[in-house]
Amino acid sequence: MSDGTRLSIALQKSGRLSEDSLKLLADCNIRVSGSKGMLKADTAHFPATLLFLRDDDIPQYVADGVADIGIVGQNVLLEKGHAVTEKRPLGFGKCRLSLAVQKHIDYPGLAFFEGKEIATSYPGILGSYLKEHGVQASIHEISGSVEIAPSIGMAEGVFDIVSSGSTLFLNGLKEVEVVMRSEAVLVSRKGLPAEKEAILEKLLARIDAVIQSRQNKYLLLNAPNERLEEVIATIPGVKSPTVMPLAESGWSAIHSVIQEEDFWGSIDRLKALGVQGILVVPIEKMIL
Ligand code: PRT
Ligand code: ZN
Repeated sequence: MSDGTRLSIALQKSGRLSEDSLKLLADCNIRVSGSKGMLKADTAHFPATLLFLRDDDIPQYVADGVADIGIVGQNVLLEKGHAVTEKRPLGFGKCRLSLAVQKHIDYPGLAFFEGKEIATSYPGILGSYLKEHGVQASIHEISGSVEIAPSIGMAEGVFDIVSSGSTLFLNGLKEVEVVMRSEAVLVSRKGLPAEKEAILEKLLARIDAVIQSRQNKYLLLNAPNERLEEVIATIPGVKSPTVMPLAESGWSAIHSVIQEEDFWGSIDRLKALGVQGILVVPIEKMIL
């Protein structure tokens, strides 16, 4: 790597992805020194420069090579349609893009929207979806506060981001079709020079370790020896669990790693097998 080569990383300046993006980089030991409000900052201990932008601009900046990589929602990426490479889903900024109508409507299915107006900030994604399903509706593009459109008579439906659903509810709307699910992703420009590709590979290895550790927990428990095989089959861990005899005969201590996803299901199975003293500990980093 030649001196001075830095990977430029486009992040949302201020919004829903900002804190989680910076936290992910910080967990990778990539931090900016400097004050808030900067638009560009070099990172200490890692050859990168952070660029702080509006999320809508990130796909284009990366596609044009102004930034080498970026963190952005899949919804924005798909809407903008720029040619970038999706490298990793990042597990935060999760939401869905949905069609919604007024609560009192007896919704008959997608045919409801035939000949109607739909308000949205995502005309591209909505247009493709309607076309794919053979529905002719007119799309009313607005840049914000989409949810008020039906109550002011601007449209019969809305197409917008939903996460808890409370914004729809507060505006007298109900979700009727989930069109896509989205989360933040790391994207890279095409044709990254080899020196930068090498920096990106290092970053991705760190990100993978951080994401793995977030998705897994370290588990310690005591199991009766006669149920050992079933316990091990329930929590196989990374390679296989550590099994150590307890001072009390007939019992063993087991250490393993368990995935967040099937955590409660596994705990229920373990309890049914008679295990005791379950301890669950967060994992700082996980390198496989
Ligand atoms: O200023 P800039 O252009 O950078 O930011 P922005 O205002 O365009 O985007 P921002 O910060 O609101 O969102 C950035 C990204 O976060 C989005 O592109 C999504 O990928 C993701 N994300 C995750 C969300 C939400 N959850 C979300 N709930 N983006 C927006 N919302 C809004 C939604 O528009 C609606 O108004 O929150 C409301 C719905 O939330 P619930 O919980 O009431 O359903
Ligand atoms: Zn935006």
